Parts: sequence; structure tokens; C-alpha cells
Amino acid sequence: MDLSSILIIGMARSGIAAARLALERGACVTVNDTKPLAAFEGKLDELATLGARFALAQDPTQLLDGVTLVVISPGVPLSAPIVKAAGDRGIELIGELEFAYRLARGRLFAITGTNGKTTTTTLLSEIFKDAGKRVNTVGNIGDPYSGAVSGMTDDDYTVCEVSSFQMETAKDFHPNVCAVLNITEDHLNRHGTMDVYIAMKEKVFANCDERDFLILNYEDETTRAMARNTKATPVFFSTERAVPYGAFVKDGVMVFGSANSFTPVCAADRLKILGKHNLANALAAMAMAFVAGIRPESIEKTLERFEGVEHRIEFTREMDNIRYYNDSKGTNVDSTIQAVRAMDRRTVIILGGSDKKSDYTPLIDEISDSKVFHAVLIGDTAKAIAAAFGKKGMDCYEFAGYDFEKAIKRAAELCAPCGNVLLSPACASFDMFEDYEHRGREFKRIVNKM
Ligand code: UMA
Repeated sequence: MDLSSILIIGMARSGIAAARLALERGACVTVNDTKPLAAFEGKLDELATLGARFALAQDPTQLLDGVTLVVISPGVPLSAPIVKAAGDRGIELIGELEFAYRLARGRLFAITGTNGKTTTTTLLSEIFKDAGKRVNTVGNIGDPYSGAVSGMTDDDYTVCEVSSFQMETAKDFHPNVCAVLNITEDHLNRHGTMDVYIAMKEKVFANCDERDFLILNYEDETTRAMARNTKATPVFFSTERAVPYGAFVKDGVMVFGSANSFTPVCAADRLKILGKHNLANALAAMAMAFVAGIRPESIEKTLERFEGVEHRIEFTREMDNIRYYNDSKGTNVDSTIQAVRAMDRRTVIILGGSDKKSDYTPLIDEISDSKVFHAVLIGDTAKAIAAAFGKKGMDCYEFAGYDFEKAIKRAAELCAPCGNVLLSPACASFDMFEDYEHRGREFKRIVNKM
């Protein structure tokens, strides 16, 4: 990798962290974003002090003279003109994750899949921390990999949540242990087809070899079949049955091994995180920890104390017999289906957001057979979701436009005298918010002042 002159595209979390790292390593760095400097409100001041050259609100294809490497943020799609322009001039172009990987040290644990990534990444990090390891928790979870590279040693354990966006621009990325949790429809607006989306997920283990482990969900046909496409040792997890080798539940106990020879780790009913999807996430984290050599007693302690992550069916408040749950991380249909299944009493759901061209039919099917009795629809996809309700002959929905506060208050009114209000939009957030975390924080702010 030639670090002499780097052009970094996208000045949000990934780009800023990559620029800082590149400057630290002595590179000459130019930073670019579609937005002008005024839009950053001082967030780029540190990069200016460190010596970055600013080329904001400029066409990046005109900035390639003398550049030896282009690093793009995950939000920049492969269709962006800079990708072709760099290729045409023979300049290497990689993503921020790949850039960080090439400069990082220690052992790498990568977790991908459509849903459950953040919970599994957080849980595995906690298992390692409790076992006394030096841990970095990075990637799509919100803290860019580049931000953790300085000061890394060969003893570090890095747990990285990996998105399909980040894999588009990966090349040498090579985890020691990786997991693909599940694959359902998502991000078709970016990848075009499911085949491309699946291929991006498979790239996570493309460089793995016999010394590495690949943890796969046995209950998902797509991920189970991945065992045939890898040189790594396949290790399965299943909530339903004993697997050839891996993590499963035997008589209510989470165990690791095979049907005839296994080590008990933790009673499944001791988990604090709710739902079968979370049992699957816990089994995946347990399998990763097991192959990393963590003692079962230590894994058990963490599994028993872990309370889950922010924005994932997060209990926010109970007021006037109504419980509010923040599932802003429900950014696709399958994820929202899991949240709907986890509801234990009558529920009004807030659905809708920016458009990923998803098919909402499976969600409406799930809702029709659940505790959810009404939906308040917001954002760009409100009409598409209403149409999916209509197709099933259901009219238990109403529109709240782009007014988030109105949507929450209306959901509470409909829910009275008791029940749950669940924010689980099944959509991305970019039509009304900076990202899903912003949406979740706004939900909690509004609910807490009600
Ligand atoms: N920009 C350009 N040119 C472009 C496109 C964007 O300059 O052609 C600029 C924008 O003006 C903006 C910046 O790029 O200033 C945004 O870059 P970004 O979207 O990559 O934002 P980051 O803050 O760096 O966040 C990214 C991930 N975002 C996306 O993949 C969309 C974060 O995942 C991740 O946590 C972070 O890197 C650290 O690794 C978020 C996400 O929504 C949570 N991920 C998707 C998901 O989970 O569904 C994949």
C-alpha cells in the first residue's frame, strides 16, 4: 500500500478516522466530501491542525493528480464516479475498513449477516473483556476500525461488525474467526440483487484458510451452504438441533461440541436478552469465543449478565401502563419481524423511513398474526407500507407524515389504556434523521419528556 499521497472521500466517522490514521503514519492527505466546510461545524479542525489538505465540495475525480491511494467511506457507493476515475488511472481504491485492516495488529473477529450483528459483536467483546483480553470493538457498530489502530499490539482482540457496504471495497481483509449470522433481504437499493448482496457477505471469509474458523447459522439455508465455499473450518450454531460441530441447545443448556460429545456452557433461560433471535446471537458469540480458546465458565458469566444493546428492542420507559420500546435498529423487514415476535402484549408499531425497495409483505403477514394491532406510518415508505397492508385487506394503519413526535403521541393514544408502543421502522432513517442512532435517541428524548 503506497501511503505517499492519499485522497479520502467522505468526512464523517470513517473518513475522519482514516485521515487521522493516515496523517499519523506520515501520509500526505487530501480530504474530500460533497459538503462544504461550513457544514462540518468544527468537526474537521483537528485534521487541519494535523496537516490535512481540504478539498471540500469539489469533484473528487479532479483531485487525482499525484494520488497513490484513494480511501472511500462505506456510504460512498461503487457507482460513484471517483471509483471508475481511480480505476481508469490505475490508482488503488479501497474502503476505510480495508485501509484500517492493512495497518492493524492482533487477532481479528468479524461478524456479518443481515440482523443481530450489533448484539453479537457487543456480546463477544464483553466475553473477551471479562476474560481479561485487550479488546477493540469496531466497524459498522459505529466506531470505525481506523480509530482503533494506533496503539494496537499483537495481543489485541479486535471484534469488528462488518456491513455489505464495507465489503464492496475489501481486498486483503482476513479475519481469524468470522461469523455470518443470517441472510435476508436488505440493501437492494445499493446492491441491486440478492446475489450481489450475498456475494458481499461471502467476501468476509474469502481470504480465510485452514487455520481460521467460519461460524455459520445452521438454520439459514444460505449461510449453511457457505460451509462449502470456504477453506476455513466451518463451525455451526443452531437454536433447533445438534449440529455436526458447534454451538446448540441440549435439554435447555447452551453447549459446544457435537451431538455425542459436548461441553455445557450456560442454561438458555439464564440469558437476559429476549427472543429466539437473541438465543441465536448468543450461540454465535459463544461459538466464536470457544474457538478463540475462552474458558466455558468465563463465557457463561458474561452470557448471564449481558443485557443487550441500545436501539435493539430497548426498553425506554413505562408511563400510564404503556411501555415504550426503541427498536430503531430495526432497519429492515426481517429485523422488525423479530421485534414484532418479541412483543408480549397489545402493541402499536411505528413503521416507515427511507426507501430500500423492500417487500413489506412478510412483515404484514407477521403483524396479522401477532400482538401488534395498529401501525402509525412515517417517512418516505409510508405509502408503500400502507399498500402492503391494503393487499392483505387490512386497514389498521394511519399516516403521521414526517412528524416523529406526532407519530409517537398518536401511537400512545391508540395504545391506551395499556400495551406497548414499539418503534421498529423496518426501514433506514435517512429521510428524517442522520442515522438510526439519531432516530433512536430522538424517540427516547420525546418519550422521556412526555
Ligand atoms: N459522502 C461523500 N460522497 C459520496 C457519499 C457520501 O462525500 O458519494 C459523504 C457525506 O456527505 C458524509 C459522509 O460521506 O459526510 C458519510 O459517510 P458514511 O455514510 O460512510 O458515514 P460514516 O459516519 O463514516 O458511517 C459509516 C457507516 N455508514 C454507512 O455504511 C452508511 C456506519 O454504519 C458505520 O457505523 C461507520 O461508517 C463506522 O464504521 C451505519 C449504517 O447505517 C450505522 N450502516 C448500514 C446499516 O447498518 O444498515 C450499512
